[in-house]
Amino acid sequence: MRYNTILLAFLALTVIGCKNKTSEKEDPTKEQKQPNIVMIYADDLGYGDISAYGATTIQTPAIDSLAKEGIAFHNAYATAATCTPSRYSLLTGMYAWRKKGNSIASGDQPLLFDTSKPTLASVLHSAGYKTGVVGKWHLGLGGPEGPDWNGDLKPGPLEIGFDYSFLIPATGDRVPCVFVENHNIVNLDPADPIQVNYMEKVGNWPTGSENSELLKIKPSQGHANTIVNGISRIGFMEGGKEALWDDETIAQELVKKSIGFIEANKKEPFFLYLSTHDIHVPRVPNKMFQGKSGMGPRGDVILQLDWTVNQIISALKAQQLLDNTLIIFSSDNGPVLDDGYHDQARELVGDHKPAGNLRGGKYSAYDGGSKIPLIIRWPDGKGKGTVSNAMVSQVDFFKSLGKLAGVDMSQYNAMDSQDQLATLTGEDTVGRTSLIQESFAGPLSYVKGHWKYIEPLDGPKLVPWGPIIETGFETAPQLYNLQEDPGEQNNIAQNHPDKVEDLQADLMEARKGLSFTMFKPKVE
Ligand code: NG6
Ligand code: CA
Repeated sequence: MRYNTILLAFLALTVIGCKNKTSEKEDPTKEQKQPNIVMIYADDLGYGDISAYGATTIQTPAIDSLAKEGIAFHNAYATAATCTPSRYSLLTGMYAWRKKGNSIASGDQPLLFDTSKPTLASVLHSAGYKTGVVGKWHLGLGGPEGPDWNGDLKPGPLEIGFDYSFLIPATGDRVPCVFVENHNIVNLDPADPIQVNYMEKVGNWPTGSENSELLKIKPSQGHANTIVNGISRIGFMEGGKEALWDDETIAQELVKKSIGFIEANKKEPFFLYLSTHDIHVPRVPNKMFQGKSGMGPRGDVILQLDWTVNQIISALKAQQLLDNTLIIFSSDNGPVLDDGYHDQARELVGDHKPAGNLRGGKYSAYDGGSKIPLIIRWPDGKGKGTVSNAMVSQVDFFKSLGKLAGVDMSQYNAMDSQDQLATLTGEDTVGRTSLIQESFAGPLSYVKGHWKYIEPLDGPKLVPWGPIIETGFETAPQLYNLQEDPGEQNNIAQNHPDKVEDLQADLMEARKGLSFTMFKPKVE
């Protein structure tokens, strides 16, 4: 009898316990300990390209709303002036130049990651997060043989910690022009297999160099290979007709998949890495934005990017997730006007300054190459409406966001990543004491406090393949005082030989142990 009573009581408690557990799980408004993280990573968006950072000829109200409700960082850097290395660092917590072959990836590049090593995605996954990547990848797919476009495209994001992926495999201007969902190309008809080649023409599809009469946007440099949707790309392809994306609706597709991921995972903590195609070339705005900026397609796709941000914020609001979601908005490298297509970016830019007061742009060793907008909106209103001048590098997201998720990050080496969570929340107003920037050809710049050193290099003064952008390469060492001279106009290396020596020594030390040389710096 007594035994039965105890058993009944135990069963009752178990049932109540289970019920509570279920209702806890089902209530999306219940405060989670770990916030969701949505990282919106724009492509080629410059420090001066949004109204929250001083642009006046273009308005970006949704992005600005994040700044009004969060913290706008004005001394934040991607690790590189091009896409692939910046993204590699963001996900691994390591500078990309430590590994050979990490510069701008080809469209048939094998996966650049060592799948046995942690990434931001795998770390967050280990902390119970559902992890998703939607948008531009540009970090390679497949094993050493490269991607098997008609088979399983792995290893890829799913093998380095993401639960879900929906990708532009490389860039919008590189073939194949198809989306890849998890391991497969979306809508690929097996009867119409895809062939891709970056060395020579495959198949019979027209190319920009042979059939320029078919082009709706003409290339200005390169981009003369296979024509898809009236736009010639880098690389050759044929087949997979049903799978080809529509350039005008890429932003819509990415928003749809992002919102789908958010809705499917609203009961768990989730990490969404939304890597937009905007504002990279080819710039093909949706009809909603065509001609709306007065600055041509480049301005129009900035408006489209702002629309994307608005859609994501609205979806989080609609799902009652805004109060438990950290939103990070940033860019992978600095701005460029003509990046290979005649899209009037240069002609219509007017007074707009894509890099703000910075020198150089995408590809450059100057700050215009990798100093980018970074806005963080905290769910609890931390730092609401403030500006931080603390020095921040995206390489620190690895350790800082891992810590935020409750992971003991001391178990991971990721030697370049620092726990800068207190800086990201606005409590620490100093941030890093130094950081390294990588320009397009590998040469490094080094910022320590307000000093910046650019190592000497005997290279071209302008980006050699066309964009009118200063590389920042000089045969003599360069030293700038970024506090007094953020536009890097006055090289004061000769007045401060001790400072130059000090920064040079730090950079040598950081590079110690590299088994290869990317380039030969000219040391006096
Ligand atoms: C360059 C392309 C440029 C862009 C860039 C990568 C030419 C002439 N230029 O080689 O258009 O695709 O690579 O940009 O082909 S990034 O933002 O992905 O790094
Ligand atoms: Ca880029």
